[in-house]
Order: sequence, then structure tokens, then C-alpha cells
Amino acid sequence: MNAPVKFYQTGTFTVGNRLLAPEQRSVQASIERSNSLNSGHRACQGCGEALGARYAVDAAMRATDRQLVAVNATGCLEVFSTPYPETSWQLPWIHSLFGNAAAVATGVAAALKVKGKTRTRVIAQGGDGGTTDIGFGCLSGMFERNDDVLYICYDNEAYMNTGVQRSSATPPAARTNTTMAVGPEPGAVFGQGKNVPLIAMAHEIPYVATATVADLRDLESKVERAMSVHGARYLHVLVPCPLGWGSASQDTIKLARLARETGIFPVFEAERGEVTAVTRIRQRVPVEAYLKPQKRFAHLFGSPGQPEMVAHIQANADRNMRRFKLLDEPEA
Ligand SMILES: Cc1ncc(C[n+]2csc(CCOP(=O)(O)OP(=O)(O)O)c2C)c(N)n1
Ligand code: SF4
Repeated sequence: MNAPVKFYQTGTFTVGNRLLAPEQRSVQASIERSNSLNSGHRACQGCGEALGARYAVDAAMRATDRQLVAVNATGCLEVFSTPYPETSWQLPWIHSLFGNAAAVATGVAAALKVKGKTRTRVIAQGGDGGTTDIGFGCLSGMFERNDDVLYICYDNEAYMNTGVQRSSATPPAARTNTTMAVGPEPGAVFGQGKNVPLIAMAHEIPYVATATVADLRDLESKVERAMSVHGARYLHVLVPCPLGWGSASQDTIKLARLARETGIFPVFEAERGEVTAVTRIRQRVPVEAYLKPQKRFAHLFGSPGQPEMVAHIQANADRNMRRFKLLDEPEA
């Protein structure tokens, strides 16, 4: 008797998607994937940004039937992929300035509209520095005008391309080259920075989502969802950076998963300012499991360490769990 084989890893932590029905497989498991970010680029081993961009742009290519233009802010993604005169990009791709990717993408979308090329869609992408700091004004304008662009921020939580300086997405206590691990409160201070997914929601744009490179099919489906609507859309992807985080290159996926499972990085979707879906935490994990493998947090541990700062980070994660209702079982 032929019984269908059941693959228990479906929906678990593994990718393993070549074992799935074709319609459930990720873009990367398809022989028709576009390979928009091709091999040969110069990202570090284990670069979360390279992985995230590869999946996100290929998913956008599939969703638009390859009618896609990408605008890229200055930063690691641009630098490692396009050392002139070479490029790893296999789609129309424009390097903007560090701070104006959103505005350039707005212009490309407007030009396509004027030319009647309504099938061709536009994405803009950049690091957290290019998005949450220097590009923030252009991004807010793009949101406010509801321009027809999907903006993707690859958040590695610092300015990595220029040697690991703090951005407004750098988490509290993290050591960077501008937030040194010295003094009574070492690392980035608590109470600074900004949460751009929430700010994007405050613009009440059609679609906002967060994702991590730990769940690539979730990332792909959010890109596809974003490309199915028009107007301003924002996707914020957590992408570990082994160089800047002081983590092992093989831990990139693990750390992205721990960021979600600890509640440090809530994964959710929102439409017109309202949260519509969250990825629940299946296995609650204390923040130490996420912090300890990263040298940027090494000053929090050991003797004497900074237990009160770890407790503060845990309190922030607990707040995320309450705010986004991340736990399967609500806390008593
Ligand atoms: C106006 C301007 N200021 C500074 C720079 C130098 N610069 C290039 S990339 C970069 C940091 C990029 O950081 P981020 O956007 O977080 O991207 P990442 O490299 O981390 O992916 C800086 C400061 C620049 N190119 N233009
Ligand atoms: S410094 Fe970080 S973001 Fe840049 S290429 Fe290396 S791992 Fe990727």
C-alpha cells in the first residue's frame, strides 16, 4: 500500500523545503528562481544581510514576474555586491546615495507611471543606518505620500560598512566603535534609538512587516504579500552581522531565531496602522541565550558583569511579549 510520507520538519526550524509540495516551497528551492543577487559577491561568511537580500529580492522578482527595479542605499549590501566594474545583481539596480534611496525609488516609480509601465514595480533597500538615520526623512516622505514602493531595511543594528558605528537601531548595551564597553554603563545607552516599524505604522501605510533570516519562508511570504498591494510598504528584516556582532559565522540563523524567541525582536505584520498577525513564541528563552554568543555584549557577563543591564534587556523583551502578544500562553 502506498501511504503518503509525512515530513515532520514542515513548519519547524528547518528549511528542508525541497521535500514539500511545490506550492509550499521557498523561492530558493525553485529551479526558476531568479538568483537576483548572484554568487561571487564579497560579503563576509555568514552575512545575514546577503542572505536576507537574496531571499527578499528573489521573492519580489517572482511576485512581479521579474518586472522589478531595485534602488539600493550605500552600505554593506551595495559595497559587497558592486565593486565597480563588477556586479552581482541580475536585475535593473540603481545605487542611490546613502540617505536618499526612498526618494530615488519614488522617482523611479513616478517615471514608470508616466511612461505607462504599470507592470514594473519598485523596491528600495538599505541598512539600518541608511534607513533609520540619514534616510529617515526621505522614507517618511515616501510613506506620507503613499508612493508605490516597497522599502526593505536590512537591520544589522549598526553602520557595519564603515567599521561598526552606532545607529538609531543599535540595541541598548551593545558595544560598537562609538559606544565603547567602558565606564559604569558600558555600550549603547538605554532609552535612545527609534523603532522604525512602529513609526512606519504611525504613517498608516498599507503594509508594514518585520522578519528575520531565521524564517526564510516567512520573509518570502511577506515580500509576496507586500508586492500584492500598491502604495508605500515597509519590511524590516533582522540580519545578524558576524563581524559587527562578534558572533560565529555559523550562528547567524541561530541568533536571528533567538532574537525572535527571546522577544527581543517581535515578528509581526500590520495593515494601515493595525497589527494583523504576529509570530508567536513557541519556546520562551531567556535573553542571555541570545546575548552570550555575541562579543558586542561580552561586557555584560563574567566577573563582575552587568546583571542589572541584562535584567533591563529582559524587561524590554518581556514588554515586547506583552505589547505584541507573542506568547502562546498569556502570562498569568
Ligand atoms: C552622506 C554620507 N555619509 C557617510 C557615508 C559613509 N558611509 C557609507 S556606508 C555607511 C554606513 C552604512 O551603514 P548601514 O546603512 O547601517 O548599512 P550596513 O553597512 O550596516 O549594511 C556610511 C556611514 C556616505 N556614503 N555618505
Ligand atoms: S560587515 Fe556584516 S553586514 Fe557587512 S558584509 Fe560583513 S557580515 Fe555582512
